[in-house]
Amino acid sequence: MNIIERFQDAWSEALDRPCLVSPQGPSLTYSEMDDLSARFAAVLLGAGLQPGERVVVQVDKSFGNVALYLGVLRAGGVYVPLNTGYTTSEVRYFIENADPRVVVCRPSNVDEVSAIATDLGVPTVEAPGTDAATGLWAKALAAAPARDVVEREPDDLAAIVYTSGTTGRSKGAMLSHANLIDNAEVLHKLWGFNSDDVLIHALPIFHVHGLFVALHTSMLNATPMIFLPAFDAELIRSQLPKATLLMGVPTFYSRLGALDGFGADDCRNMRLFISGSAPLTAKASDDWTEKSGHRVLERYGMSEAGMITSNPLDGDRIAGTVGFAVPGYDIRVADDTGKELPRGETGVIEIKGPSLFQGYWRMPEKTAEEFRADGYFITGDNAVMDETGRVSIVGRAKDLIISGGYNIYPKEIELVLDAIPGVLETAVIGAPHPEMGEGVVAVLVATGAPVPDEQMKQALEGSLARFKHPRRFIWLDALPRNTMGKVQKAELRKQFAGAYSA
Ligand code: MLC
Ligand code: AMP
Repeated sequence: MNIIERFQDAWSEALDRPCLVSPQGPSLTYSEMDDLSARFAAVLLGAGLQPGERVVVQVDKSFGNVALYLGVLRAGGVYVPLNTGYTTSEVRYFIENADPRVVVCRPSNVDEVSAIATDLGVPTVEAPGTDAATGLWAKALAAAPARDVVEREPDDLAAIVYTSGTTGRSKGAMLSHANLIDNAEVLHKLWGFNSDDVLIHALPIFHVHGLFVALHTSMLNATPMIFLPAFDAELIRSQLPKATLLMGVPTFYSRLGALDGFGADDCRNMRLFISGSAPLTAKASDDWTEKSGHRVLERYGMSEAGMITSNPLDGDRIAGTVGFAVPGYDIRVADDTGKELPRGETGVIEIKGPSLFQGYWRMPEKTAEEFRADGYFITGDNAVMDETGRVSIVGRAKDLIISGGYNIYPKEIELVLDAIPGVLETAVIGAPHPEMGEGVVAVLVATGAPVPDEQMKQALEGSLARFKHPRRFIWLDALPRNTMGKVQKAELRKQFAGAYSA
């Protein structure tokens, strides 16, 4: 089944309900969303999109771009979202790797992206237009809606979500219609969506948290979403009394809680605050409870798998834990051979279930490396499971920094830093950051005199999205290495743990 048909079933009794609501007033009903997505589907089909072909999309958050997402799926295409922070040189890699039929970019990038597309032989580039009279939106509004939903089999791909790899090259996690439907249905039930719910949607729509978890669970319930273009603590506070649900990364909660006079009264109509994508410390969770009067429900997931564990809606939500396997997922904490460890011991969490992805796009060897022979996927997250099955994430086996909910792979940054004249070698690490959880720190060795910070920053411009840029540069005479010659990052993390402390 195409997931669009699943949504249409859910909307059939609620077509007049608002789907997306702007705090300034305008809204789009579920019926209008269905119609608009059919118009985008018509434009894509008119561009020759065949079932299973990719549509790479790097666009801002808007009502129209949600309809575009649904339109791609409706037309049988595979949606490939890109972080709006990616630079043109990063985008080139994704376009080349995804091999799309259509690329949709922001109007401001259309010349650069068109040049890449021509170079790589991509037939169509579209941009939303600077107003409703131009560009892709205008085409969609003028098109006759493609009402028929293109049929898809459960294992057919719906989306490819890029996640960076330890080698520095991003891998596209392939997600099928069945993967997305299963996780949406499970979470919708687990978190008790009901007909009075209203969600505040303040996450980006290019990662699984904002795109799948928030949109899909709400859409399965025809829940109205107060749709904010980006995170803005004061704006969220002003919308809280109209809402019952908020999904966010830990930074959302620390910033909201820090607002002057913020408290339980702001949250009086709220039913549930959900946190994920990055660790929420027990202290941050307790601080939020004290301020808001609500216990955050923390859950754990990843692009390859959707949501894997969740604290319970009813029952103890224990700070510092991510709860239990969601229905359908089998999870184990294993040693480095895949053997399950006794409860209470730390190992890597391995998972198997119906939302688990179909492998990495055109990278069978990488896919094989991350699966056990018995079908379990190796997440790379270190965890402990207690006797009751409750999981705590205690670190990462993979070399990954999570800053404000964005994943940053050190290797990718090290490759760029290593190429800067005057840099001999580098090690990129994460250090505790008061707002973002972790911040990126570059530890470097110079060929001669250290390169001034300003020069380092300039050299990074254009190569890496700004959220990946190190904001601290630390120069050493040599990197600490073990007897095998491997850089001891744990040592560096300990030594420079204070890099971002006030
Ligand atoms: C923005 N900046 C960041 C950053 N976000 N730097 C490091 N880490 C981040 N997360 C930088 C920008 O490059 C810019 O730098 C400056 O901060 C201001 O930009 P901004 O856009 O005004 O940022 P801000 O509003 O402060 O954004 C912070 C944030 C945002 C936390 C609200 O990053 C956010 O919405 N994060 C959510 C990420 C997310 O959805 N993750 C889900 C992944 S899915 P300069 O130098 O240009 O000024 C996943 C699976 C799962 O993990 O389990 O859900
Ligand atoms: P992504 O690849 O962007 O989907 O990010 C997935 C990664 O985010 C996971 O492998 C974890 O490392 C991390 N993550 C997600 N949720 C949590 C959580 N609640 N606590 C700790 N880490 C998390």
